[in-house]
Amino acid sequence: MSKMKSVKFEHERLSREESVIRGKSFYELMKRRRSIRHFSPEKFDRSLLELAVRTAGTAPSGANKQPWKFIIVESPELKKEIRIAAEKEEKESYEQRMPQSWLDDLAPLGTDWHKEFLEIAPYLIVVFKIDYLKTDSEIKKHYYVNESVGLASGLLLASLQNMGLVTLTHTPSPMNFLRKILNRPANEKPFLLIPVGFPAENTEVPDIKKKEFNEICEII
Ligand code: IYR
Repeated sequence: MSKMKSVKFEHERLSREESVIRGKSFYELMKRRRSIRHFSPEKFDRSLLELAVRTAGTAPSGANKQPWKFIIVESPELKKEIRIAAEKEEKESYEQRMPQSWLDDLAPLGTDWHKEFLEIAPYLIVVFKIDYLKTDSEIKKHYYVNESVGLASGLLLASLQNMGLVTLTHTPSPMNFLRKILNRPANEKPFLLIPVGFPAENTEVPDIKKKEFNEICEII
């Protein structure tokens, strides 16, 4: 295959002061992001979600294959179907599948198999990963799919946070039911289920702390 044509890279060089200001303000913004489990049913302009998905779509990916698909679910009927299917799996998980050590780790977060938020949040974004593409004659495998879709999902959450919306990164397990309910092709695998909206009034969140800088970074 021939080499792709190249274009000039437009780079905006910032002053040190500007970099520090931007870095701090982005950190302050992201520090306020929390996983929210109690949503208000309040709707909002759907074009905000389009902006978030466009932002996610700028993520780097293995060989630029962009192995992701974002399905925005607004239909109350589909949200209900998703809730019922998710709760069925989650009930089984909490009561049968998860080992006690896992349940102990989750206890401080106060989660259980009830997932009302799947119906209450005005939108669900279901992130699918695409492991391969199938043509008539061959299967083309994608590369670093989890890394790529993880990066895109991080940008999605950051963009939503930046627009003043709240999210939950939810992973009902197993979540293949999403492929069926949303009628996705066999090569699309559910990766994350992200309710998006505003928090319910007086929502509380667990008093958890992020690790200190020195715990997550070493300079050598
Ligand atoms: N998927 C379950 C359990 C769960 C697992 C982890 I790891 C969490 O950080 C939170 C929940 C649920 O959504 O309840």
